[in-house]
Amino acid sequence: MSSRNKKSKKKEPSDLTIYVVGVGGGGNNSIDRLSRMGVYGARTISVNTDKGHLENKKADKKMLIGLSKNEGRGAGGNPAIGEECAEAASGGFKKLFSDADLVFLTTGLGGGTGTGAAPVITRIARKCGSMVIGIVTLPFSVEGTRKKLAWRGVERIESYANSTIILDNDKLLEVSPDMPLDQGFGMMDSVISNLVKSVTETITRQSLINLDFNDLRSVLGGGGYSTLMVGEAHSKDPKKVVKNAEGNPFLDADYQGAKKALIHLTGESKGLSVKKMNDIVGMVTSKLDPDASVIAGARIDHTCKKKIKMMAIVAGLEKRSISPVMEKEGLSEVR
Ligand SMILES: Nc1nc2c(ncn2[C@@H]2O[C@H](COP(=O)(O)OP(=O)(O)OP(=O)(O)O)[C@@H](O)[C@H]2O)c(=O)[nH]1
Ligand SMILES: [Mg+2]
Repeated sequence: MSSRNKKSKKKEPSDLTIYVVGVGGGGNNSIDRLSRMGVYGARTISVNTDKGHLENKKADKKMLIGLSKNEGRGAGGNPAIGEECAEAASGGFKKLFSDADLVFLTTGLGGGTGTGAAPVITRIARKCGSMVIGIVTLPFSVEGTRKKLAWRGVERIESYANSTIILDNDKLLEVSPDMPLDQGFGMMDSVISNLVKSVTETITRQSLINLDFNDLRSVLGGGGYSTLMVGEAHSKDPKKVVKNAEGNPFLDADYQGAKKALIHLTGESKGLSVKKMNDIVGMVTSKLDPDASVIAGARIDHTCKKKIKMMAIVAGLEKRSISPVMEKEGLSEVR
């Protein structure tokens, strides 16, 4: 790894340079939501080939790419165009990431810009010495052939990123089958922004139990696929927090093979006792590989109103644990 990554090991949390980058329409919508919520200690960046969409979204910095190729009209569902536009803007990305320690890169896979440009941007950020965590959504099956394209994007991003967190839109429909698409996208935007905010602020702000950058690196630094479990329940019932999270997975994967996890809890100070935290962490850990290494962080949030909220990044999933899904999507045909 580069000297910058070694250097960041010694940095104070407040000195870390963290970027949250959204690529393409879906990615920009997630960034818009996160920018409106506010995230302490990180800068939000929106990247798109679509000028009109980009102009209407909130972000600390906006980067229109490929203007000379497509006149700001988007990549029209073609990842090759998205890729070309990102390559043409590589100088801008190198400059942007020259001081980066940690980059969250989020995109809705299946269209042209996100699927084509996100792998290029991931590669450049890594080359600049930053840790990169990809957070990608797979399209709803009703979106047709986009799902195959998306899986190809996942593989390309995974080949460069430190970790790739996969969230499958279809899993939302299993929980709420009649959910309209736009509501589903909105829910994913909210999941993504909460994930980035929780992880970033547990590093950059004083928390009940802090995570530091090295904790993050030890769970998410080693490459591979990850996914998320999110659940909440009344603070009297920690078991239900885990049960609800188990009933709310974001990917069909074999969690028992997961080698690592990062568990983040939020609750009111009265409701979040050490015992409850231990119980929750123990319950999640028991679902993973017996040798899994698990790191937990916790933050007090008085707006939680008697609830405990859990977010667990289940990491180090082996490819074979998600490969039945890949096969179902016909990925082997398109390689
Ligand atoms: N989370 C989220 N996902 C979205 C949203 N809109 C679309 N998506 C998903 O993202 C995928 C890609 O769509 P876009 O982001 O619009 O595509 P793009 O990357 O901008 O690509 P082009 O428009 O072809 O240049 C879609 O197939 C959806 O599954 C959104 O508002 N939020
Ligand atoms: Mg678009």
